[in-house]
Amino acid sequence: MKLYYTPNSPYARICRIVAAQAGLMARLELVAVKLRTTDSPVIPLSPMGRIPVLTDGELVLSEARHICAYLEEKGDGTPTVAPYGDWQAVAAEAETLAFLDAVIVWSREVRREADVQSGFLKEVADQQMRRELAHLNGTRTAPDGDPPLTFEALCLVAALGILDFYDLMPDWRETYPIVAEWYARYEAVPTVSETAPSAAAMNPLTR
Ligand SMILES: N[C@@H](CCC(=O)N[C@@H](CS)C(=O)NCC(=O)O)C(=O)O
Repeated sequence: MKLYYTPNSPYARICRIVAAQAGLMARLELVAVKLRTTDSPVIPLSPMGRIPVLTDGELVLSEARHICAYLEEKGDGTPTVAPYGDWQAVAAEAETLAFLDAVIVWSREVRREADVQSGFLKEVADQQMRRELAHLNGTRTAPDGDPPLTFEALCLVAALGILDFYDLMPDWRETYPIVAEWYARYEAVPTVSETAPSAAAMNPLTR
């Protein structure tokens, strides 16, 4: 199996964490790629040129959630994605994935040249993030023991990683302390800390 990724992609990060936790790293080749280049090795596999992409024989699988479900099946079977039927779990997963998607939209905006950034879009994004963080702060509790590395939790972990990396909301830990406490438990997990976005691994999305 091969996983095409960029080092700072939060979607790929979730897949890398799930693969490692499922004990699959010996069977998984990680292929780092650049985005938005016509010679990207991902384009012949998937015309959109997006990552993460997982290949296994003839199979070319995109979308982090699908990849995690596949890795779960191939690995040690530790539950990762919410099964259809457990609709509360599916709903919770949809919410943290939406949060991650929104954080990514925001992070892309602030990486554009300052004079073309939309103040309106950033304001809307900030309000959206704060609504979700306030909701999470009122409903989460820090896990006892080893935190569960579900897709639902990892979407939130990956989103908060991006929030920190681009310093999008400097006050979030003080303003949403229960979320901060919850996140600290995850930051202590080796596969989470080892995959955190870093400037050294920077692979600019805009060129
Ligand atoms: N919904 C997709 C999102 C994947 C995604 O947005 N990947 C970004 C990198 S973080 C990408 O490949 N973007 C291509 C581009 O910007 O050209 C998933 O869950 O995997």
